Amino acid sequence: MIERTFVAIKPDGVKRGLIGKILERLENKGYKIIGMKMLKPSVELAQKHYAEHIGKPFFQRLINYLTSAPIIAMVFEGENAISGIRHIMGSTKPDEAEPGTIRCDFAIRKEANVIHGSDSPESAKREIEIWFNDDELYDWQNIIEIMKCDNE
Ligand code: IDP
Ligand code: MG
Repeated sequence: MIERTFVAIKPDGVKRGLIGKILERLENKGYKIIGMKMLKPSVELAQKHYAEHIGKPFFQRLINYLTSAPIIAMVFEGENAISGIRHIMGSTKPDEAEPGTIRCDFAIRKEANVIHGSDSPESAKREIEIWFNDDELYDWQNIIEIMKCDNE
């Protein structure tokens, strides 16, 4: 099924100059970026995004982390993009993430694990609505889709 998912390169990924390397993996796989912006999240936005973690001992540190520098907020689209991108990201704890995943290859601590990706269709819908207006998402065809139409 073609799905949309919310992905963010978190402040540590931006500060460490990993934007290109992370995007390369998701683009190489074949997922399509349909929305993208750089922004420094407000505390309100960060709290809304991580609402499921309110009350946990690490919540305040998590909000401080997400609001500490700009992030790259994106919506990716593709076949089973939600679970597929979670797979490429790897486990929340980078020391347990499989080699070859972004979190294993680029991070050491869960407090700075460089990337976020929605974990379910419900989260994806909720998060996309939090971070993007409808007019910030683009319906465009990649080269394979254009060639397919040309041949029909
Ligand atoms: P996810 O990012 O893999 O979906 P979640 O459990 O939703 O993981 O947690 C959101 C983020 O909160 C994680 O990516 C990580 O940065 C941070 N986090 C999760 N668990 C802990 C913890 O026990 N201590 C500190 N930070 C945590
Ligand atoms: Mg999560």
